[in-house]
Amino acid sequence: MTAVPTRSSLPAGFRWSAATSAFQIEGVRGAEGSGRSIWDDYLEAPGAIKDGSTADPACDSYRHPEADVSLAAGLGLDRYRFSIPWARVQPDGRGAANTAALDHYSRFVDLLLEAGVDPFPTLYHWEMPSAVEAEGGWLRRDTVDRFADYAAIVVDRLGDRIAQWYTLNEPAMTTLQGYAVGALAPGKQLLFDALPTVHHQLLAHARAAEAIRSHGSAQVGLVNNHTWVLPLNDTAEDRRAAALYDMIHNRVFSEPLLAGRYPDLAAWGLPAMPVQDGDLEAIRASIDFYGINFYNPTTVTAADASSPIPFDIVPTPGVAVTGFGPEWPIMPEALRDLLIDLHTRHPHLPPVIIGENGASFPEPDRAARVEDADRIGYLAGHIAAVGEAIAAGVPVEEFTVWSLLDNWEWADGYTQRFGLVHVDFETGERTPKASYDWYRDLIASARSAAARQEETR
Ligand code: GBH
Repeated sequence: MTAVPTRSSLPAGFRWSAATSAFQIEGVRGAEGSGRSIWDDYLEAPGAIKDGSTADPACDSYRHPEADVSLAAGLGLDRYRFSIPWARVQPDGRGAANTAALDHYSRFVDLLLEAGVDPFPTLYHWEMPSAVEAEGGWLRRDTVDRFADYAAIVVDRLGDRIAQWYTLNEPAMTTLQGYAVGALAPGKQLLFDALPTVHHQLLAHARAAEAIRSHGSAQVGLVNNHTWVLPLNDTAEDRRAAALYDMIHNRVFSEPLLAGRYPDLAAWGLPAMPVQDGDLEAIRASIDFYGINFYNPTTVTAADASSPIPFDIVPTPGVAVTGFGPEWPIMPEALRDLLIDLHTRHPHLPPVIIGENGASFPEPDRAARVEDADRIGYLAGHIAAVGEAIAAGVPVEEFTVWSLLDNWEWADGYTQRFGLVHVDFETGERTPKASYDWYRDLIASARSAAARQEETR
């Protein structure tokens, strides 16, 4: 059994969570009056999804929500992070709500609360309604209003039971993978012309935050996926390539939220963001907590002069990798370094929530019991890194495992398993892995250590 190295450095009240997202687990796409999303469209393109799968039935969670709730409760989670799909709620991305979907999520929230797990919803985990995408999606400023309207509908129905909301999941992936290189939906390949989607997403988040706050006392944040960028060689060219990658992956998303400004895009020969009066003030005022998803560092080297983008992403030398291979190097200390660096640049950082961390490793499709020591090692290392960052003064309050369940890993289909729980995608059967028991025990012992500390004070 792997030791829990940093338990004692985690403060009393530190929260434990696990996450999923709707499209990756729910199945029954299109049912109960749901509209289509960009993922319904994207997965139909020949060759788009590695194993040709369609995310249906995935974990069949829409029809069996109790199964997931009891697994979340069995871990002793403080909270469960799940997402609500916009096109189920507003099939055309505008106009009247689909009551059947709202009823479903309302019941789901109640199930969690009855099981003693706080619901922590994400309003947008990459599922843009196709109808909104057809009008330009995140390239178009009007989408900001569409999203704020959608947020208001959901908050109106669920807001009496939700303490904190995530608006957007990983806007960087939407910009970079969705609109710049096309590796995720909507599959556009606009390279640097994708940059306006950064501003429209941040502004949509800010307008949704206003809607949420006008409704009650709930708090709001979004979750940025950050990476720790390392130059391959200690040369001026590679350091410059790393700085550019850091800017477009991390800082263009963090600085408007934390400092009310964009990095100097013109210094890189890039066009300015489509900022209008008042936008930056709204974005800066928009978060009560700062969500960070962290998976891996990124090593970067300068590209040849002929390349349309001036950097190449290369394997990180000397570290182990996940089931994705060299694309996903494992370096827990990168999470510590990233948190400390962010806090140094933004000393008035709001409370930080680690919104996702986890890894896939090769595992059988059918299994009675998965002994996933590699996943336990990955998570223990990253929790230790969070403990070190807290000891250095970074205000991290919560850690979330991606994922509660094996699920449909976007363009990788069912080929990558991230769960604490094994899912047989043919039978729907759920079997906790060794990492599930480990995380449950870690949560219990962290809690009793915190309680003992309180008593001796
Ligand atoms: C998250 O995205 C998503 O929120 C979630 O839906 C998903 O299932 C989960 O992670 C696991 O993938 O870009 O060169 O650094 C994570 C985004 C993109 C992070 C790929 C790691 C590795 C290659 N990930 N990235 S690189």
